[in-house]
Amino acid sequence: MKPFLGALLAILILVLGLTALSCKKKSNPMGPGGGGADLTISIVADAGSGAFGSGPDTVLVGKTVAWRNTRGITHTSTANGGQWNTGNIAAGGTSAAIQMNTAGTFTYACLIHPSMTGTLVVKP
Ligand SMILES: [Cu+2]
Repeated sequence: MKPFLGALLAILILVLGLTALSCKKKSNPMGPGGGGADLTISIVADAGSGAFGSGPDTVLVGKTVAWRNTRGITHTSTANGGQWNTGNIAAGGTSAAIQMNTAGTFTYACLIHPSMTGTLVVKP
């Protein structure tokens, strides 16, 4: 009986350990600190043309961009031409990385505060 209980305990510890490991791998890519985007643009103001940093920012086609909200209220990054929309980025949060597949110069704004504007240049 005792060896059986010992084996059972060992299996239980193993399962718990594996569960802890697999949980670590699922760390939220949208959490603070960024999801490993090629370019992370900081939202630094709640209004105006400098809201998304000093810009315009530049990336190559195929690269990914995320927006990090350093402000105290929720913002979005939404392309005026509909190319992307991060959805709401909470205070202190970072959006998902968005792949830029089309070259061009894109103006964008915050859906909640339309006076917040930025420009992203995607180079071929
Ligand atoms: Cu906003």
